[in-house]
Amino acid sequence: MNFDVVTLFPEMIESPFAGSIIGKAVSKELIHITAHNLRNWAEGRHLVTDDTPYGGGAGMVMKPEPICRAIEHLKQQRPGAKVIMMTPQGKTFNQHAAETLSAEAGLIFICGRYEGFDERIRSYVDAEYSIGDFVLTGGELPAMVMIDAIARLLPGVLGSAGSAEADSFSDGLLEHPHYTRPAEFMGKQVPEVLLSGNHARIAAWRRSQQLQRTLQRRPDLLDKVHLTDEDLAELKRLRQIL
Ligand code: 9D3
Repeated sequence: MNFDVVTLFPEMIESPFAGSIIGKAVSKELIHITAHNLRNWAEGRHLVTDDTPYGGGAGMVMKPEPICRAIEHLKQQRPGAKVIMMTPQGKTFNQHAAETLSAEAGLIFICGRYEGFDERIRSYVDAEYSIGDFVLTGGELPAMVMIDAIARLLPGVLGSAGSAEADSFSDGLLEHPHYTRPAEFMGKQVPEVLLSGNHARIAAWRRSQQLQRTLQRRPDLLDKVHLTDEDLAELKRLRQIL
């Protein structure tokens, strides 16, 4: 899958993945991540990509022409790719969006700086995404976040351990606690059940811990997740004791 990133700071792209699992997927050519300098499509001696806002006010606005030319060029180079604009006004990116976007032939990310994009560029993009309600200085890190979340879902990118882990996220609950050796650390014991070798007991304990954690930390998730009759009975018990 091709990930193309249009940005005024191409040096920000790719290096965050060096050495990581995503970096290895790049080496194996399972994915391609290419940064494109927006100035390649700017005009004039100063290759200007921004301008002052009509109507006045502080800050600068990204001019539409360079972005539009970048989109037309890259769409021709990558047939079938979807164009994604990174903006604070976009839909909030989540795991469901990552799964949907991982089925695309390619993705072209448009990253902005300054106050925002000229409104007329919106008709040239397929979707707009934010990564959450906090203010960053540009769309580059959000694009990298999306590439990381999407690329790890592609065949061959993660090992077998990773695919199993993907399943556990998609059940919609928070994870149960994890322990490794030593069996005692600073006076804290590993829960006895995990040393019991009783796989049915371990599975029931882990499921209960998932429900407890989700109830305490992210009760909002419980409205969306599919729960069995056993889960509902356990939740009722947990609500009484917690
Ligand atoms: C003063 C009004 N600001 C909107 C909250 C303007 C503004 C702030 C920051 C416009 C652009 C930006 C830069 N951020 C992004 O481009 C961005 C972003 C983000 O800041 N948070 C979460 N997701 C994203 S996606 C792109």
